[in-house]
Amino acid sequence: LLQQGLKQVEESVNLDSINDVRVKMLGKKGPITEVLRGMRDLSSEERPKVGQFANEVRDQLTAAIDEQRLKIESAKLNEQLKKEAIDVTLPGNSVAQGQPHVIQQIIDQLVDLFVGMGYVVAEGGEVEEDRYNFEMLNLPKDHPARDMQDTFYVTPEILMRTQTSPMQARTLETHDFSKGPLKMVSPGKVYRRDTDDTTHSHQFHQVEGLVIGKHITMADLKGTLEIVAQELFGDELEVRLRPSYFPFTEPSVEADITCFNCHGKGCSICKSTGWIEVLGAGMTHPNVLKMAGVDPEEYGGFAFGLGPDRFAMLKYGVTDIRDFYQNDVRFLTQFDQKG
Ligand code: FA5
Repeated sequence: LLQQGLKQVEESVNLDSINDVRVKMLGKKGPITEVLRGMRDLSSEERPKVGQFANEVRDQLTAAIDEQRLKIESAKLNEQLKKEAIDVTLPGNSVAQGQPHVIQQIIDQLVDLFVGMGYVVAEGGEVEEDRYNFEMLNLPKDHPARDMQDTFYVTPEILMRTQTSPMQARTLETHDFSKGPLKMVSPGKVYRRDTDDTTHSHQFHQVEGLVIGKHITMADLKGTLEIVAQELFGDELEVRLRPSYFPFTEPSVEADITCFNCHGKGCSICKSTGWIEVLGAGMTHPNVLKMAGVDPEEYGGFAFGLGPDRFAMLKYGVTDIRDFYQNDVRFLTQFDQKG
């Protein structure tokens, strides 16, 4: 019986058949249970011998069944592992990733530069009050210089900001000068009713800067603008400051950079001047300080507003500002920072 059982165990190749053998040999209706049940008919001398023998056969068969089951289970697991094996050396499918827009890259680079020089970043809203966009910047309602920036009005008092300069008035109003000078930089989108052409867009970007404290001079402004030009262009392009006019600065300047296209010779992009205007700046007008509640006798400083769109054109030789806003992926992926 034992030999027969062991043979059947050995021949079992899957979990079902090994289970059948177990039921057949060791189950309630199996031969071993039958022998044990028939013991009551045996004499008292035979009973222990038969009992011991039946138990030994049962134990051996149970052990053999367990062993065989383990063997079958591990063979099954090995087969499954082999089937599901992953070749980690196979190259993966690359996923197309986005990237910051080229103008955002320039803005990030500039903001990082200023943060490194101790400026705080203050972002304002694109829908602004006339009061902050113009009046508090020394531009009352009837001021002729309002024509310099043709404006999209939402209501007579609310407009799409034409410049990031309102952030000058807003930060001046809230800054606590007992804690030290104000050094802020404010990047963002601005809007003007400009006719779109190669260097003008009706929606573009500016990065505003404002430094107000004690003993700040025009030399500080010039040094700061030179650091900006150096950061973006190294020594490749020349910077020139030109006297200019803004109602909120006195004196005022505009900075031009050598035209990247004709290198100062004159072409259609720079309108034959050889230079491209990239920013406006100047020493903060006392009226702007007064209107924000800051004493111009005690405090003074400089402000600038630069155009990252134009910087991006200069840096990458882009001849039409409108290309930045067409969202043509073939154009935009040229400026992929990841290379
Ligand atoms: C201003 O907007 C002033 N708020 C700048 C300023 C700030 C002066 C602080 C003094 C103190 P302006 O209109 O020149 O100035 O514009 C500043 C820069 O924005 C320009 O030098 C140019 O780089 C950019 N810019 C102006 N108009 C456009 C346009 N339509 N498209 C693209 N860039 C423009």
